Amino acid sequence: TTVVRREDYAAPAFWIDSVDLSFDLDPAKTRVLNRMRLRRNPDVPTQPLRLDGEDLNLARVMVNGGGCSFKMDGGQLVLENLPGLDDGGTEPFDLEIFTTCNPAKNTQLMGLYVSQGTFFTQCEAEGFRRITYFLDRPDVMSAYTVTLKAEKTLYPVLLSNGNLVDSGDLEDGRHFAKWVDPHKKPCYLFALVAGKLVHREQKVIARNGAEHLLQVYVRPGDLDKTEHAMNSLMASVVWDEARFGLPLDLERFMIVATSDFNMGAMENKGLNIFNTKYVLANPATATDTDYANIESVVGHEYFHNWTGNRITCRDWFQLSLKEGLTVFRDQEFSMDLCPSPSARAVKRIEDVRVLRTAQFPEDAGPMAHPVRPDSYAEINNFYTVTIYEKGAEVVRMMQTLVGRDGFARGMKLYFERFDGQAVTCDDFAQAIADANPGSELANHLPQFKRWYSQAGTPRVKAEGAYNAAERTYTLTLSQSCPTTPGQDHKEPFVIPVNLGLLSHEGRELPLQLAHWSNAEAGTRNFVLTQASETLTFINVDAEPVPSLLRAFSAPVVLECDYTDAELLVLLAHDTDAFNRWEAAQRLALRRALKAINEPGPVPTEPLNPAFITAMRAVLRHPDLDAAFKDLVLTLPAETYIAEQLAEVDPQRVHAVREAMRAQMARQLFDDWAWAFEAFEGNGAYSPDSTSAGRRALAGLALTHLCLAAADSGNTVWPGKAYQRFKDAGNMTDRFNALSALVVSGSELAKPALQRFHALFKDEALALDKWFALQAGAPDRGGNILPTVRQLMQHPDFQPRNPNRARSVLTTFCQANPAAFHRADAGGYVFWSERVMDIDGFNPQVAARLARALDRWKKLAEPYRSAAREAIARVAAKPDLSNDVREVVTHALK
Ligand code: B3K
Ligand code: ZN
Repeated sequence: TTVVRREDYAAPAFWIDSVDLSFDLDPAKTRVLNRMRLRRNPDVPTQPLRLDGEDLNLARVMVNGGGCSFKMDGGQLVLENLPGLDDGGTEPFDLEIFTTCNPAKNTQLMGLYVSQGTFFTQCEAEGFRRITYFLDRPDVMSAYTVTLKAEKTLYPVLLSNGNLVDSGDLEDGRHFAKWVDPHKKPCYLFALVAGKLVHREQKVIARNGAEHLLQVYVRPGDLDKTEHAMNSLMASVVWDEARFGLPLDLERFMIVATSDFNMGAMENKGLNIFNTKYVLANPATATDTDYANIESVVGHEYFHNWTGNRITCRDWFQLSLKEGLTVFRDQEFSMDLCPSPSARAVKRIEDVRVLRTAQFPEDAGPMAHPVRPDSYAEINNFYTVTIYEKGAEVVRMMQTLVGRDGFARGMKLYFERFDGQAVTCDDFAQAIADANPGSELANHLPQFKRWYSQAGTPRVKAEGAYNAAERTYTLTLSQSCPTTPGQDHKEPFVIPVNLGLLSHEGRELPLQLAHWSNAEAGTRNFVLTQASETLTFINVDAEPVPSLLRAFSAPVVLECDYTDAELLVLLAHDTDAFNRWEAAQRLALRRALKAINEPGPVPTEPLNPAFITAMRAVLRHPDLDAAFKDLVLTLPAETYIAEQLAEVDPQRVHAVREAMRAQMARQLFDDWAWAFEAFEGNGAYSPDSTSAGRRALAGLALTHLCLAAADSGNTVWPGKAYQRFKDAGNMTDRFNALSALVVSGSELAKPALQRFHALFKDEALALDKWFALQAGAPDRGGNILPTVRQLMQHPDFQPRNPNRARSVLTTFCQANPAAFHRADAGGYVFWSERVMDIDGFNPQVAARLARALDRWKKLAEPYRSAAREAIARVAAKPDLSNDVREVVTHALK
C-alpha cells in the first residue's frame, strides 16, 4: 500500500473547466459519456495528464474530436501527447471519454450503485473515479452539465445537482432529464439519483425575496415520515441566514433517502443523499434520539453548502476544515433551537460525552492522528471523531477566544477571501485571527495551530492553595500531552480555561487577580499558553472551591484533587450546569475506580451514602430539567471508565458498573417510582427537547425499577413495563419499556421482543433497533455471543445492508464490552471472521468494525494476547483492502 503525505501536495497539472456527463442508466451496464474542457495549469511544470479511474471499462478516448494515444498506469489513464504540452501553451482543449460500469455489482456503495432498484451515487472521498476517468481531487473545480437517460416506468424520477433545464420522452419507453449546476464544484460533490421515488416539497422565501424549492425524496410508502426532516431543513435555512448571513444559493435544494449507505449523509451540491436513518421519522417508528439526530444531520449537510461546498478543501488532509467547522455549526444550530439555557447545557453535555467516550480513546490509541493528519494510506479511514468532533472543539475554542461576534466577523472575512476556492485549515484560522486583531487568538495564532498539528489529548493539572493570612488563593495550571504514534514530543497548547470560584456554601465568589482593578463575579476566561502558570486571586475571604473548564472550554483531561465534599458543593450549587454534571461524573468515577482496583470480589455497594443522597436531591429537585436529571443520574459509560485505567479487565469494569446501577436502583427505589409517575406523561407526541427529556427520565426510572424488581423477585414493575410497552403512544416510550425488560433480564422480555418484531417487521429502521437491543443486552453467563450468531441467521438479517450489519456487529463489538471481551476469546474470533468477510464486499464498513480492537494493548490477560492473535489473523490475510490493512497494521505496531 502507498502512503499519501501532506507535505507532498502539488497543484494539479491541468484544470477541468467544464464537464458534460451523459448517463445511459442500466443496472448491469451503465454507459457514461464524459466530455470535458481542460487547460494546462501554467503554474506547474509540464507533465502528462493522469486521470484516476477504478472498476471502469474504457471504450473510447478522443481529444478535440479525434483519436489520440494513451496508456494505462496502475488504475490511471495517462495522456502524453496533448495540445500545448510541448510548447507550454494553455489553450483549452476537449477530451471525451466513454466508459461503462456495473452499478448492480457495486457492493462497496462508492461511485454509482443500486439500492432497492434505485440508482444512487456516493463520491466523497474518491468515488467519482468509479464513475468516469477524472482528476479525482478536491482542488479541481468544474462546471457540470448532466444528462440522465433511463427506462421511464422503472426510473420515473431523474435527479442531479443544480437546476433542471430540460426533460422529455425518448424512444423505447425511455426518458431523459438535463441538469445544470450553476456553481463550480469538486467532483466529490457530484450526485445523481434515478428511481421510483415520491417527495414532499415546500417553497421558502429568503430575506432578499428570492424563492427556493425544498424537496425531500423517499420511497413510496415513506412520505408520512418526512415532515420532521423538512421542518429541520427549513429551520436550517433560516438559522444560517440569521446567525452567519449565509443564504441558500440554489433555486432548488433536494434531500433523497436511501437505506443502503455507508455513512450518515452526504452534502452533494443541491442534492444531499441521506441514510434513511437520518430522514425518516414518525412518532410510531422513531425515538426522540432519532428526531434529534435528524435535526442535526439535516442541519449539518445543509450547512456544508457554505462550509465545504462554496469553500472546499485543497486536499483531504484539510478534511477538518469543512468537517470540524460544520460539526461546530450543527452543534450551535441545535443549541440555538433550545428553549432555555439549561437545555443548551444538556446539548453541550451530550456533545462532550461523545467526544470523551469516542474521541479521547482514539487520541490515545494506535490510530491517533492530528486534526490535520500528515499521512494516510486510505482517506476513508480518516472520517473520524478526531477530524469531526475534536475539529469542532478547535473551532469552538476559536470562538471562545474571539467571542461570538468576533467569530461571526471571522467567518465573514473567510468567505470574502476564499469563496469559490479550495483552501487549507491555515487559511481558516488566519481569517478568524485577522478579523480579530489584538484577540488572544491573533496574539497566539502559530501556537494555537498546534491543535491542528499535534495529536493526543492534553492533560491540565490544577492545584489550588489558600492563604488565609494573605486572603489569597493561588491556582497553578500545568499542561502536558502524552506521546502519540510518530509524535514523541509535544509543545504547549493554547488552552482557554473558563473558571469561577465558589464558597463552600456554594455562593459564586467575586474574582480578582492582583493586576485587575476590580472584582467581578461569574465566569472568567483565562488562557493557558505556558507549560505551567500560576494565578493569584486576592481578597478571598475563605478557601474556595474552583469551578474549572466551565462548559468544557477545551478538549482536555482536567486533573484536580477535589475532595468528595468539594464535588458535592459543585454538584449542588455550581452556576455552570456542565460542571454540576461533571462533579457527579467525577464522584461516580472515583467510586468505580476504587471498586475496580481493590482486591477481592466486587462490592455490592460501591457507592457511598453521600452520593446516593446527592442523586436523590437531583432526581427530586423542583427546578432542574428532566433531561439534565437523566444525564446526572446516568453513570459514566464502561468505555469511559476503562480509559481511566492503566490495565483493563472488561468483566470487572462491567461488574462494578452493574453493581453501582443495582445499588442506585435499590436505594433510590421510591424516588425512581416517584419520578416515573411524575414524568411518564401520556399526551400527544412532540419531539421537543423538554418533552424528550421527560420521556428519557421516565425511561431511566423504569429501567432502574425493573432492575430493582429483578433483584428482589418483585413482578409489579416488569408487569407495568410490559403494559407500557404494549400501550405506548410513541416509539420512545415503547422502546424504553422494551429495553427496561431486556436490560433487567425479565421473563417478559422474550414475548415483548416477539411482539415488537411482529409489529415492525416491515419497518427497517425499527428492526435495526430490535437487532441492536439484543446484541447490546447485558451479558449473562456468556449468552450474548450465541444470541448474536443466531441473529445473523435471522431471515431479516441482511449482511450487505450497512445499517443492519452495524445494528448487530458494531453494537456487539463496540457497545457491549463485557459480552465482546470473553475469556474464551470467542468474541475476538467472531470479530476477525466478520471483518474479513465484510472486507470482501465493503471495505469501508469492514474497516470501521476493525477499529473495535484499537485499545487491545490496555487489556489485561488473557484478553490482551487473544486480541493480538485475532488482529494478527486478520493482518495475515493476503488480499485485504487498503482500508482494513491500514487499521490492523497500526494496531499491531
Ligand atoms: N462528507 C460526508 C462524509 C463522506 C464520507 C466518505 N467516506 C458526510 C458529512 O460529513 O457530512
Ligand atoms: Zn460533514
